[in-house]
Amino acid sequence: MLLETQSQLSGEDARFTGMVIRKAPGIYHVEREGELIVCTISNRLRKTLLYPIADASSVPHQRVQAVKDIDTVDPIAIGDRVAFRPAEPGKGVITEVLPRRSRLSRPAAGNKPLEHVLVANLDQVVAIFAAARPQPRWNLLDRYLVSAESSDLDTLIVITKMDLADEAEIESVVELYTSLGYRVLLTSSETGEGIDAMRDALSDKLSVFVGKSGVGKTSLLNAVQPGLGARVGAVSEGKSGKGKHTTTTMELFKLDFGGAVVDTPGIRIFGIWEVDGSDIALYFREMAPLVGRCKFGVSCEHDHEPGCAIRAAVEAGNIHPRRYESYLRMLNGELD
Ligand SMILES: Nc1nc2c(ncn2[C@@H]2O[C@H](COP(=O)(O)OP(=O)(O)OP(=O)(O)O)[C@@H](O)[C@H]2O)c(=O)[nH]1
Ligand SMILES: [Mg+2]
Ligand SMILES: [Zn+2]
Repeated sequence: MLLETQSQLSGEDARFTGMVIRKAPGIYHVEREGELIVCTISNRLRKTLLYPIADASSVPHQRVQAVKDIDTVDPIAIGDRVAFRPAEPGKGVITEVLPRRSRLSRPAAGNKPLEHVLVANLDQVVAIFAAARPQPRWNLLDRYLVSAESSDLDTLIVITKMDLADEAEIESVVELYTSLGYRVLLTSSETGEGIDAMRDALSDKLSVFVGKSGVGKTSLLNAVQPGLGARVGAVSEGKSGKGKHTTTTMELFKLDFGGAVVDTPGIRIFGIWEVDGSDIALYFREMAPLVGRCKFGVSCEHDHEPGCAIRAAVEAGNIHPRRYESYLRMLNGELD
């Protein structure tokens, strides 16, 4: 199936490919050489369900199993490269989804184990936290990092609203995550701090911004490229200083200096795929090398078991207690 469609693409059809930058139920905005084409899906694509990820390395359950599932799991994601058949001017019909290089996904809502791909072909996840307003919860950062590691995605950590920062707290956070090999950028859309570095980090890549509502994702995007016109909202007052979801749909914005950013609504947008028990530790960079070295081997959950190499490393000061706490929270299925 896939081979046949690929060979079709190598002929005349190859000229009509583009990237999905925005979508509404059943409607896809495809960008091709600066032009926007409003597309629907071909019936054939709908019927065969075409899920382009049947590679051996993929987790089981990732294939859409019935046509009706298209209602819960859209087979086309933002960032997908698609082939389309032109219809009337400015319109088209998508006939194929080209193989994906990478994907950011979450389990679909409902009781079936289906994968919902949120963004396809991305180069990096940009995990965004505000230094204050809303108050950062670093356990959530660890959850993002584990999700990204489990999908083999690179993560850039960005701390916004540095103009409101408690310097000492942020310094310790930067120290911890850079020691683990992550890149951390400190920014302020108010003062312009870190905006040039942010441009460099986004240049020529497809990035997706994730972070809670109100942390300043859209403001950062507008600071990086003034005039982009993405909507920014006020953080509602109140004791939590929680944001109110100004950005409500995902959209891909092209950057003048090369690259693109998918701005997302501030929700917990991605989950961990079937990572259970001792597997979680594999996605904590400092714990991974110790997995299998515990008295109970790979069956150790690194909780209360005797002879646990990971707990010993926490006690010896080689693993940060807060990272270990994040591990335990994930192990116990607690939400952040
Ligand atoms: N002091 C300060 N305020 C900022 C900064 N960046 C953004 N804000 C404010 O924070 C609020 C939320 O900003 P947004 O950019 O809409 O946040 P968001 O993360 O896109 O939120 P959602 O779209 O709801 O997910 C706005 O009132 C911004 O003016 C900053 O660097 N410093
Ligand atoms: Mg926003
Ligand atoms: Zn252990």
